Amino acid sequence: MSIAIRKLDSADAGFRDKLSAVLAFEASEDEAIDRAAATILADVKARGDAAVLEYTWRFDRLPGQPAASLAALEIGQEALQAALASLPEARRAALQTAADRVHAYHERQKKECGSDGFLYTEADGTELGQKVTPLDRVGIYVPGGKAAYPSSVLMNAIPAKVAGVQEVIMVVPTPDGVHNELVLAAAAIAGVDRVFTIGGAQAVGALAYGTATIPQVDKIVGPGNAYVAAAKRRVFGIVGIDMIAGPSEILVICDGTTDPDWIAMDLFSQAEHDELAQSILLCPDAAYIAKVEASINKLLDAMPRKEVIRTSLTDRGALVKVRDMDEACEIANAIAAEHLEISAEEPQQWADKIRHAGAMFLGRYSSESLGDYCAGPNHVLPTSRTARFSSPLGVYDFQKRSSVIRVSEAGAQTLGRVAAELAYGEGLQAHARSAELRLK
Ligand code: HSO
Ligand code: ZN
Repeated sequence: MSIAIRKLDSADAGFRDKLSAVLAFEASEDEAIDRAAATILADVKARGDAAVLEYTWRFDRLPGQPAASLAALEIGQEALQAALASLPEARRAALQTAADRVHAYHERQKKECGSDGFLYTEADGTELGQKVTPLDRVGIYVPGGKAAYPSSVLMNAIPAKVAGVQEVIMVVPTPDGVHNELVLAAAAIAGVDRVFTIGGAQAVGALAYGTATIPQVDKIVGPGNAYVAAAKRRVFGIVGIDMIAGPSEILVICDGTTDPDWIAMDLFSQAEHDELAQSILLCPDAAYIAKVEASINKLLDAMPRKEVIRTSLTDRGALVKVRDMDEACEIANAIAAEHLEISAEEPQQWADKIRHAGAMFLGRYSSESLGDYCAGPNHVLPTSRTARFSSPLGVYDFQKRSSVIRVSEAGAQTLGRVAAELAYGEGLQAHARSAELRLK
């Protein structure tokens, strides 16, 4: 059965409206889910370990009565190392290579992104600057179900460790009590400090408020289901959060010179994540688009996740004929995709025109899948057009900045007069006097 993927042409009347309809996606903020998350959070806040234990037994379908203590759900370092040792050698080596590359990239990022802060001295000896420090303790949420990705453990934990976070605490539910060995192995390689097999809103609550067993963290990162997303929204402010990730997206700009099978498979690679994932091709060559469509139909049947891919491509995918590569870049900026592949002979000239994209993959050998696992840059990226204003997860998400102000005696004379004047203007006498007392 051939697949009914939408075809658009930028020359057609109403093209922009049609494109907007394809892009339209609103994360369903289900009120019932939000209320359920709120109830669980309140319960965890009030009753701590006992509440977490009860919800874990109920929602993760663990056998028997809840354990006497939450400590029973901690997986120690030895068990993590055992999970790593249990992997087939090739899998272990690949995980290690990926971790090493992600580590190297984020070390570089730390160095280049102003992690040392700055300090400068004014003529009168006043010093002003910025000090950068890591967060003390971070929680990483790892989903337990179909989206349990060991690669995401690396992508979340490694930048935290590189930033200098002292304690990284991972939570991962074990539905029906089944552990995911590859996830545990990734935690071992990434240097995660503590792992608890809990999940859902109850795990978010435990990390946000702290319980007798689970230490309170400063920030919670990592994707989760709708309950986890609702809980993260609710605890934001008590702790930091990373972002609320939407479905995966890939936008491919192709000049028609790449093997169409490669492009078809690149579109599949994000479509297979879930039915709501979005895969779009922009290309100026109609004959080439027809070839990609033929490749899609030829290759789909052999895909184990073909039903997910089919639904994703049918409901949210599109093959778009554009006027030229310039117009493709302009549309790509409007879409602000999570992943943008520029599969072209001379990709740089087009990359120079891109302003909004979570990650850019340049040239026909840069498949997006390499970025998902092992190129080095982070695969936690802004989705749902948020690349207009936000960035990939990085070392900087695990750092914060403090302003540094050291005013000299001479500086206090000039600044004191300015501050006092403004403080009187605001009717704040103590502010003014505090500055004036230091005047000679
Ligand atoms: N493409 C996903 C990340 C991932 N892919 C994990 C495979 N495993 C983020 O959009
Ligand atoms: Zn992926």
